[in-house]
Amino acid sequence: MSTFRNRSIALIFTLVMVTFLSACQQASTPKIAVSSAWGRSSASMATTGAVYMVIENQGNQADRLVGATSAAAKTVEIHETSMNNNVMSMHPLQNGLEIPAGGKVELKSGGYHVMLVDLAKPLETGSKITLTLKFEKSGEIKVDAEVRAQ
Ligand SMILES: [Cu+2]
Repeated sequence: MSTFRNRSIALIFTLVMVTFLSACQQASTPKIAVSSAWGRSSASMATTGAVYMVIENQGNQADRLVGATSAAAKTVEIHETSMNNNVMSMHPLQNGLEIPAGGKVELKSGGYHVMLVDLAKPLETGSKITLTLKFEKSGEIKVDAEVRAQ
């Protein structure tokens, strides 16, 4: 009798664990989709360039763009543009850029952007650059950006 009872308890315990684990797996995950990526063509002497895109999070947990790399530049930073006393300046986001659950963030001229620092060569209209975006939870996502004048 006690063996039967122990088995029952073990079975119930297993069922509870399985239910719990499958609930965890479906729980909160971000789901990142990047679209409309493009880079602004630069003058022949330029050493930096900007890339814009729309980052959408179709999941139910927030994620964060924490960095990026590209063969097109030595360093890639996530920048924010701000106005101080009518002077436009930009600076790297130290803690990355949050992409809220179920929301989207547009990287655009005068706002957030991906900054290419120390370009391998100037960004020519019609060429393509590949970025590897790094997200805190979703990991690495590769994005192709077409270079345009605007
Ligand atoms: Cu910048």
